[in-house]
Formats: sequence, structure tokens, C-alpha cells
Amino acid sequence: MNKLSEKQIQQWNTHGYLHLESVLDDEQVARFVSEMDRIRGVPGYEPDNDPELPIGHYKWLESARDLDTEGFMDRRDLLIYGKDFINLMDQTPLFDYILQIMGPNIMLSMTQAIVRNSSDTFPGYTHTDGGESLRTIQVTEGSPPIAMKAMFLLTDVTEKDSGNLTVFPGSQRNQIPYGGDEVMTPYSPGAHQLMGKAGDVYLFPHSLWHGPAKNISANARKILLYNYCQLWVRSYDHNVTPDIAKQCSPRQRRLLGDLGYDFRPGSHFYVPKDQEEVMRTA
Ligand SMILES: O=C(O)CCC(=O)C(=O)O
Repeated sequence: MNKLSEKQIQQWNTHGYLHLESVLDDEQVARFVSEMDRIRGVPGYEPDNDPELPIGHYKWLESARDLDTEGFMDRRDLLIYGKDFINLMDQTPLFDYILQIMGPNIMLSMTQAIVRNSSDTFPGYTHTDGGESLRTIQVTEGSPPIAMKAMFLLTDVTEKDSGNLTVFPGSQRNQIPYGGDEVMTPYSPGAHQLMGKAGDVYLFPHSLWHGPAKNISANARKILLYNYCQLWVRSYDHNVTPDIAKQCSPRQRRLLGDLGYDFRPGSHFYVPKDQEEVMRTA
């Protein structure tokens, strides 16, 4: 099993994020970029201004609103789009690192593909993931997170204000002010814009304050997000159709919530006896 170094663990514990280089090779990056271009033109969950929808909820649309491959897109529930998206959930060595950080009792909780287009008007934003509740829970140093995400860069982000992931290092345990008059942005004190190359991955827990900076570069910034949670939290994504289940390995099916028996009270709290073995078998 691949392991994070002591230095990486210290970085994770202190700053609340990790930057892993060249997790995807050039061929994978090109394939996922082309897949993102393709799925823009087919139905899926996208944000919508429909006033009937609760805040932050997505709507099933016939395509992304912008069909230009460099235009904005925010697509959820990616596993329906094929095996490449399915296999990304437990690719070696990244999944070994996720197991090291979270332990074996986990699920895949969400998948997302975002294109942040070049724009003079998008100001960026800052938030935690998991909504109002998870933000209030800061686990102690060395504890596995309740939920975390892997952000795959599919384009180079080598200058500031190129749609960079912007983080507030340490805010996974010492929350920054929120809820008052002060609205935190990617330009508030303590914010740090990350750079990286296509194929790199950032790992961070949902409780770290983060978000995209503005993108005034000439290029669209393209990413994939795969989120993981402790098993008892349960997924907030994925329609696991028979077609998806058929394409999955036993480990992938377990990550999608198939415990090997029908769901009943008690499921998801005490894990199946083979949980660790299943998680450690690629
Ligand atoms: O960088 C983005 O476009 C959005 C990323 C983000 O805010 C998130 O991962 O929650």
C-alpha cells in the first residue's frame, strides 16, 4: 500500500490540505478533458436559477447551459457517464492515501465536474462543504475527517486569479469568522491561492474554508471533484443504476453503499465484517 510521508501528514494536520503532483498522467488528463467536453452536451444535473429550488440545489437539464467547451459548466453525478468516471473513485495510489487519512469505513459521497470560464464578473467565493452543520464540527489533530474531497486539476493553474482553489490554511480546526457582517472571500486576510499543473490533485477536508478565486486568465480552469465520507454519514449523490453497479468492482460497489445485504436499521453504523479487506483490495 502506498503511504503518505511524515512530512505530508504534518502538512495535512497543520494546514489542512495536501498538493499531490502528477496523479493523472497526460493521457488521462486528455481523456477527462474530452469527456467533460462531451458530457456538456448531454443531460445531467446542473445549477439553475429556478426559484422553486432550495439554495444550492441542482436541476436535471438537457445539457449544460453553455455549449462552448471553454464556457461555464458545473455537472454533478458523474458515474452515469462511464467507466473512466467510475474508476477514478479508487485509483492507485490516490485511494491508498485517502484510506490512510480516513480509515477503511468510508463511502464515495459526491462527484462533480466544474469548468470555471475566464470572466470579468465572477468574483470567486469562500465556503466550507457539508453546509451549516459540518462547519461547526472541528475534529482534533490526527483524527480522520468526517468528509474530505479530492480535486483533480485538468488544466494548468500557474498564475494567480486563474480560478485557483483558494484555501485558508489551518481553518479546518480554527474556523474563520462567518455569519456576521464580515463576508469572507478568496481575497480576505489568510487566503492562499494554490497553483498546480494538469494531473495534480489537492486533498482537503470539508471543514477547510476554500473556494475558487476569480478567473481573469485567458483560459478556462477545469476540475473534477470526488468526495468521500465516513460510512455513517452516507452519500449525497449517485443514482446507482444497475448499469453503473454492473461496471463496478466489489470495492467500488462498497464505496457506493452496497454493503452486500439489503439496507436495514443498523446498516452503515457497524460495518460488514469484510469492510477492511474489501477496501484494501484494488
Ligand atoms: O473551484 C471551484 O470551482 C469550486 C470548488 C469548490 O468550491 C469546492 O470544492 O467546494
